[in-house]
Amino acid sequence: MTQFVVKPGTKNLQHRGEKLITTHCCYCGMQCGMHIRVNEKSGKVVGVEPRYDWPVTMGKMCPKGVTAYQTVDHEERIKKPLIKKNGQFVESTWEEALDLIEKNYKKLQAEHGQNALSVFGGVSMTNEKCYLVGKYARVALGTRFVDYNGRFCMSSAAGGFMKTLGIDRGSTLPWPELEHTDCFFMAGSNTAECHPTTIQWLWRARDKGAKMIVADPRETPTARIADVHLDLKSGTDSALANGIMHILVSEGYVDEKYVNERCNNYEELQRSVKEFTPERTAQITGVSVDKIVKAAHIFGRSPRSVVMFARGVEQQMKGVDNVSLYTSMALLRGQIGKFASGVATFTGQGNGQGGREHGQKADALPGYRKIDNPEHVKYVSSVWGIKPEDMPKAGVSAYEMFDEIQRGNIRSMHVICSNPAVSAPNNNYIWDSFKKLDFMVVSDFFLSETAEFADVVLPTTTWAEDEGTTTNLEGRVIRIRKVKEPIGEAKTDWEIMQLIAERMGKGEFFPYKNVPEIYEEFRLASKGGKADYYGITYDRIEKEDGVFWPCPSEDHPGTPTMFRDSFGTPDGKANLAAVAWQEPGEVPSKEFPHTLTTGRVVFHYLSGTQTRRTPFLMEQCPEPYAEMHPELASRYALQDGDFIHLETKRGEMEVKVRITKAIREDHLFIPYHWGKELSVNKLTSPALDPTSRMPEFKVAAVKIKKVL
Ligand SMILES: Nc1nc2c(c(=O)[nH]1)N[C@H]1C(S)=C(S)[C@@H](COP(=O)(O)OP(=O)(O)OC[C@H]3O[C@@H](n4cnc5c(=O)[nH]c(N)nc54)[C@H](O)[C@@H]3O)O[C@H]1N2
Ligand SMILES: Nc1nc2c(c(=O)[nH]1)N[C@H]1C(S)=C(S)[C@@H](COP(=O)(O)OP(=O)(O)OC[C@H]3O[C@@H](n4cnc5c(=O)[nH]c(N)nc54)[C@H](O)[C@@H]3O)O[C@H]1N2
Ligand code: SF4
Ligand SMILES: [Mo]
Repeated sequence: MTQFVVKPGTKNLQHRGEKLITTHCCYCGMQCGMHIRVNEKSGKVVGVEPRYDWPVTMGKMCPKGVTAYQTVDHEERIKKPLIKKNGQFVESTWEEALDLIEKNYKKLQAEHGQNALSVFGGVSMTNEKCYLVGKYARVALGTRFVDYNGRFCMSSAAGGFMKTLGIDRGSTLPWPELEHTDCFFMAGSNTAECHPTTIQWLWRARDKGAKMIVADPRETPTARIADVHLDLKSGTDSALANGIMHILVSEGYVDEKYVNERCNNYEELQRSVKEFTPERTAQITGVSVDKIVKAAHIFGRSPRSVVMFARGVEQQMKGVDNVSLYTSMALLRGQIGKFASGVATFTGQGNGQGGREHGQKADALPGYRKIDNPEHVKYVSSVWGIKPEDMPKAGVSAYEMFDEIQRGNIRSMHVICSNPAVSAPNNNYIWDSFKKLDFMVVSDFFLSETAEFADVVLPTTTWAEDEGTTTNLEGRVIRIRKVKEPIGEAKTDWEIMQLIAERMGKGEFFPYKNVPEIYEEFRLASKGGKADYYGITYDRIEKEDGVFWPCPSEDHPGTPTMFRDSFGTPDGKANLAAVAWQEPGEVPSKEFPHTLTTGRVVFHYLSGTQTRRTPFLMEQCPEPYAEMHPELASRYALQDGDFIHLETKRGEMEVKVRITKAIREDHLFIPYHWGKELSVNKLTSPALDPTSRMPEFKVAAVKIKKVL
């Protein structure tokens, strides 16, 4: 039976014959508060109501959120395990599917060693599940090869924050404080389309006089409302940030007291920004001197400012440097650790924050511990009940797992909650790698493009069919509630991992009867780590509208504002970044004369598996297109709606042209929410950031021709 759960204090919400269940949207890191409407008789999800009393989003939702419920009982849901026989999927029983997995996993490990198996996870899952993915890989399968889709998402933000601030929490301040900010410096974030429910806070602040600066090669709906739009070339953020800091330093906008007391490396930074005069910065970035100076003055003169960024600056070969530099801008102004000011990256996926902290990453263990630290291994082993020497070593990053497949080291992959056949860079290589696997398993609730490559597809539950917690983009831990019973024979991801663990003879390490039991183990596993959830209980989340980590004990209030007195580094000081300018991995050449960048539209989510199955969203945006400036279009004699053929060093595709002045003349932009021949990731570059191993989704050199 489903439960009737409405947040206490919420009135007049019950419909005739319907239950309302309070939860959060399954899509982006905003995690908008909502009530799901369920028909009491049929148990089916029939609609949604925004939750007006949710303090972060206050009744606002976007087109994806209001239609998300339509995927829950969707006719294309996978209802039984599928096994590929003679190239065709055939419905099977769980028994048969698990037999096949057990047989293949054991055989491959006997022939090629423990590390022949691998797991590719995702962060659209709850904390409880994300935590279990790491444990499943290392304890149930005993392999070192585990990584996840957050590598393509938050890894550069994580790397940059670790370097500068010592702790990676996406936002140093709670969202409702944004209203009291004087200046937003937003780089590579299309907030209006990708985190739409944040915009209300920006408007409120602007009603009080706040200014907005946006750095983006496109005039997005976010850039359109800015006071200054820094229309930089993709891949030049480090020059831009250095250029802004050059003006802060040379014109006396640095908070010297804060920097002296709380930061390291100020002298190095002063030296490294010296060469970034407005003229040189303009020359590298393509932004006018006037705009650079104006932006620096607005930012430098604002008493309270927030530097915000997202994948535009992070999905670059220098993503970690970019994050460190933009964070340093906030530090120079003495903004981090104070009211209504600070630094924030827009966490992408629903649980992009929590999911990156608890051990899905190749080198990480729960609580943001490190797998190469013997003390950390000892602690987590004790919680898991294994011997520390049985803990596998660090694996490799998401894209590099495909290199391991190509080398014949990884022979099998279990993809849980990701669709890399669409979302990983250099698609042709990814597809070829999947074909090379001896055996492939996918857990999903739809037959994604990745699932089509699998030998076995295991039907999982959606966000509405299980409970747990997620951590939103502020760092606030919140409750996801079970809305209805699973469809068909679908099982939760945790049950699936548990069943496979049993088959691998490791069932005793996965004894859970329900989600709260996993949560109890999880919060203990995080205890004492940088991301400490120990003090956060389901009861507290309920009573307090979520609790911010770190929260080391039940009587600790949680930490809405980070770094009030000290940073997470060993000496408690922030490390300013002194970083020289370096070109992106690929620059336009004679053969590939233009820059291609990629990203999102408001109507679709990531690889599109869910939103392409939602009729309203498909009506609004049925297919990909290439945004192109009229100047560039005229050079190729292109009209709006014509088709172009694009080619990079890695692949080619054809796509419709959308002519718009809202993009730099030398750039093209294609959204990436479609698969197969419509996937822009056939073109994207796998140049990896040296620290975060983030691929350069945002910059590729491309040639184009008109399709006649
Ligand atoms: N509608 C929608 N919302 C989403 C998602 C979705 O798929 N659809 N996905 C969620 C997830 S997982 C994520 S990670 C976030 C992503 O959120 P965002 O990062 O805001 O989204 P993107 O469109 O990838 O990129 C943002 C902007 O970066 C710009 N850009 C490109 N190259 C550069 C550059 O070199 N420098 C700078 N400064 N800017 C550049 C692009 O023009 C684009 O407008 O959104 C989340 N929300
Ligand atoms: N060119 C280009 N490529 C990009 C990006 C870009 O900006 N440009 N951005 C990158 C970014 S930031 C991200 S986050 C990635 C994301 O890319 P993906 O990791 O591919 O993300 P999704 O499309 O959400 O895929 C999730 C899959 O899991 C399923 N799923 C959803 N919830 C659950 C669940 O609870 N359990 C299970 N088992 N399955 C579930 C969905 O049906 C879907 O098939 O794409 C990256 N790729
Ligand atoms: S903003 Fe994000 S969380 Fe909110 S409704 Fe839209 S997709 Fe869902
Ligand atoms: Mo993401």
